[in-house]
Amino acid sequence: MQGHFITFEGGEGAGKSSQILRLKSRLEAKGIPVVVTREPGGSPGAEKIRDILLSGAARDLGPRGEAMLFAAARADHVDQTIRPALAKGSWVLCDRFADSTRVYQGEAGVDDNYLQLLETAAVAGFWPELTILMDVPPEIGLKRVNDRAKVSGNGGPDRFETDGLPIHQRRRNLFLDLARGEPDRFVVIDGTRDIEHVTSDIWQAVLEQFGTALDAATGPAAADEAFKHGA
Ligand code: T5A
Repeated sequence: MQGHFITFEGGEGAGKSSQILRLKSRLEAKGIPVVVTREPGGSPGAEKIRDILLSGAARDLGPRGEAMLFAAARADHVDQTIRPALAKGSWVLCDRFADSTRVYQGEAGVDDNYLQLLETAAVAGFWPELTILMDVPPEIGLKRVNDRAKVSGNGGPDRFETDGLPIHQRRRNLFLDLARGEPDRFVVIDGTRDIEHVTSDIWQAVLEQFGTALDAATGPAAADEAFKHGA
């Protein structure tokens, strides 16, 4: 049985990673195998490219060169991790995917034709069935990221977090434009709500998209009851 592919998108600190883990728990409580992965990264080769990109070591290549590295990482990630997991029947929850390149590298000035060529080379029409766009004003997302860094003491901001507020605002608008252009694939979630509310909104979106597949997993009532009791 083929699994399902869901991506999470949004700006820095929008809450993607937190919500992916919550959705994973909920799906696993229904007996569904889940693979959590991320971009850039998600396969041994792509994780090496992630280090290069997020450290800023590739900045000298310019936005086109960075876009090429994101595409190379994505091609490997799809081949090595995502397609095999789906073929085994796992649901794949991916923190960022090709929409992030459209937004981040598009905002940086890489033209649409070039991005389209890279996208075709990297994913060849392979797209998620559902994309959850976590929408948060960048001031809020960046504050969350800064607060987290202070608490954890783990390093400073990465290559893309250091960009100025107007850039983050343009990225937010570009994500919302993508969502408006593909309403069947995207669901926009208000990421400013408290974590429990956001989790609930995402679950509703998943139920709407995959209700039949979820019912087939273990039966809706029993599994939801098991989740409430922490199973
Ligand atoms: N990039 C990526 C490109 O330029 N092009 C591409 O093609 C791709 C794929 C990746 C960077 O690369 C760029 C985009 C990125 O800049 P990353 O480290 O993976 O870098 O960064 P992010 O994906 O932005 O991950 P973050 O961890 O910064 O953000 P998340 O995952 O959205 O947020 P999360 O869940 O870690 O939460 C952040 C903090 O907020 C709290 C959490 O507890 C945490 O402390 N939080 C909330 N607080 C209050 N209310 C809520 N509802 C909250 N939800 C979470």
